[in-house]
Amino acid sequence: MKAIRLVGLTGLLLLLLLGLGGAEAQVPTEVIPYQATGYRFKVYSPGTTPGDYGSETFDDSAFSVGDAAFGSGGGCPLQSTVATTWPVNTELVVRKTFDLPTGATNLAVMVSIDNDVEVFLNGVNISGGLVAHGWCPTLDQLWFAAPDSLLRAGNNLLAVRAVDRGDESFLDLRVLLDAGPAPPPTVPVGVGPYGVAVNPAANRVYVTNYYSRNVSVIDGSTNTVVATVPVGSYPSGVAVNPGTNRVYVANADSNSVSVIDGDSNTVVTTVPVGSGPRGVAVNPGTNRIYVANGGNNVSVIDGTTNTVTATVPVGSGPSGVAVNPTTNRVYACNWLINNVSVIEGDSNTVVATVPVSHLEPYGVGVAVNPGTNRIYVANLYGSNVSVIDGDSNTVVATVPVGSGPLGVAVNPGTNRIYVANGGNNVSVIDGTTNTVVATVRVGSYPFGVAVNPGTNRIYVANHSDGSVSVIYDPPSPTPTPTPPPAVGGTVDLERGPSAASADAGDSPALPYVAIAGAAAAAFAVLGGAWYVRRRRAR
Ligand SMILES: [Ca+2]
Repeated sequence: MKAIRLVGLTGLLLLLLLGLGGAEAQVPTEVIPYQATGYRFKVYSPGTTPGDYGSETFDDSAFSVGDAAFGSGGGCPLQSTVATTWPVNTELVVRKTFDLPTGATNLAVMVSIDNDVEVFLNGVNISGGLVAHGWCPTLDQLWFAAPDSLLRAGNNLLAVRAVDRGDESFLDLRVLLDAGPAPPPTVPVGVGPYGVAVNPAANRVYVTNYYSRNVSVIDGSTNTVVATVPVGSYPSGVAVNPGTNRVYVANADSNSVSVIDGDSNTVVTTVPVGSGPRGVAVNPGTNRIYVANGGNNVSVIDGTTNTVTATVPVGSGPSGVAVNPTTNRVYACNWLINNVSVIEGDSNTVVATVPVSHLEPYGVGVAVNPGTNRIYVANLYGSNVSVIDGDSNTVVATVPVGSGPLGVAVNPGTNRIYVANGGNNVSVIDGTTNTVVATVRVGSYPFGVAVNPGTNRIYVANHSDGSVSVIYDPPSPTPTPTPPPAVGGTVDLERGPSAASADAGDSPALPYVAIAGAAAAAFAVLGGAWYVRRRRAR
């Protein structure tokens, strides 16, 4: 039996390439739609697929002809769209020819898969080998861009190998022209990546893997996992003290916090805390660690002794927690009653309570800009972010973002706020205007977000596809004396090696606009049901 499934909303997204600097808007053209007919296909036993299946000269005359989607077994939502049986625990090759007009550019193959996939276009591998995938397939989940040099007027050949590893199989795809820039590169991590934290001093990124029960350590200079550290059960929130190079992981199902030494990448101790810890935050100045326990309180850990020195009662269902080291104030989000408890760090007492709306239950949805003393809180079902002024403890702005916001992070250097939305994208908020200036496509069901202010890299945990998206968002250049009127900011997507060689130029952000109403409602129902089921499962 598979564990609880997560459902993405990508299929509900309307893609609008708004263009920048007054450029004409460009809408992608669908060359091959989902559930297309007339694929040539063949099922192979594991490991027996011919190595040249992607070649243009490969003989597929003995293949059968069938319609997408291909699949069998399981209960993921897309299974209802299966038209041709593909048995589980086998491999599948599908081949399809299609025509392109003269001058076609920016082709993308967007794949929905359970489990793994490899894509060839005109005999060339455009997926970089077999790409592993877990969990339910979602539409547009994987995106493979083809270099323009590979495209030709008239007949083209798509060849795809799909590998199933049990339980349920699924393959469907679509091909777009004028698809816009590819999403930022991703780093494969464990199953169910959840929280993210960065140690800027060491340029290390820590990602909790909820179902793998470990922490992936990413080297920010190479975007590779350099260590995997086993921790407790259902690791959720994570925080770093850069001064001590200690990493704190809230184990939601173990009622404990794992303390990782960032030098050795080992757990040096495990601290018992309250019930159902989700969010965790560090005040590097005082070396105190704050843990939001679902049992209505916040544990305060002394980082020198690794003991709980205080337990602060807050509201009902604290999930996320954040610290302003400058003011020594701690913000605990009580998701069951939709307000934020403000804790004074010297006395460990609640000095204010700020009403907000629709808080998220996962413990990744609050962040602080110490420089401006503004606190940002994700309102899951409201599809907006509340901006709290730390001086007055009042909400001074509410910023509409994408559907189902979960994770929030701040870059104090640029005063930009990054919000991970269930609609598989990240909203970028300008903290000076409290407006969304860009939207960046990421992986499936993004949860936690973290920023390295030193490198201006943003790390997004894609919960449903086991990866971390890496976004590069440098500071805006100094304005020239006669700038054109700004339409919006830009976010440069960090380019992978293959993409960089194919197109060395910078790519502007591709804004996506969600169909907010239906998507938000669907997300609310599905996300809430998922959480309740998870709670009951434990
Ligand atoms: Ca499978």
